[in-house]
Order: sequence, then C-alpha cells, then structure tokens
Amino acid sequence: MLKNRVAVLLGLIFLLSLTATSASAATRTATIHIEGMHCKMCSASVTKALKATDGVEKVEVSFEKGVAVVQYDDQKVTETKLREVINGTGFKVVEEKTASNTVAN
Ligand SMILES: [Cu+2]
Repeated sequence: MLKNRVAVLLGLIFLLSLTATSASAATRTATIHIEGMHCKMCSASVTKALKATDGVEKVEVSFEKGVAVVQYDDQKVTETKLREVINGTGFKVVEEKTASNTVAN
C-alpha cells in the first residue's frame, strides 16, 4: 500500500517538474548587436521586421547602442532565425560568439 502511494507521489512530482521546465524554457531574451543603424528610421525598420516574426514577444532596438534586445518564445523561433531576419532588413548582425563564421565571410 505504502509503495503505491510513493509511486503516485513520485509520478506527481515528475509531472510537476516537467511542466515547470517547459514553462521556463518558453521565453528567452537575446541581445543582438547590429551594424549600420544611424537613426530612428533604421531602428524602426529592424523593430518592425522582428515584430512581424512569429514567436517574437517584445523588441527593443537602440540605434545609438547598435543593439536589439528581443524577447521570444524558443518553441517558435530561434536566435539564429532572429539574426537572419535582421540581416534581411539590410543591416548586419555582428557575429561575436561563433568565430568560425568569420571565415565564410
Ligand atoms: Cu536611419
């Protein structure tokens, strides 16, 4: 009898931990550095493109700092995709993490 209760309890804990991890994995924030923005029109077009992307929840682009801070649902979109979207606007994402990418360009 006690064994059964323990099994049920363990099952519940397992389920709870599953929902907890999937909830925390949903929203991520990416800070992406961008070259070539000079005024509000520039940051506005980057913001517009990002906001039109599925999975993007919040966008803050600063042309002064050359930075886009993007909050996104990592089940729907990836940071790689966000970088592609920004590159598609004509501005250039500064790749800083992957050194191997610089060889290709
Ligand atoms: Cu501009």
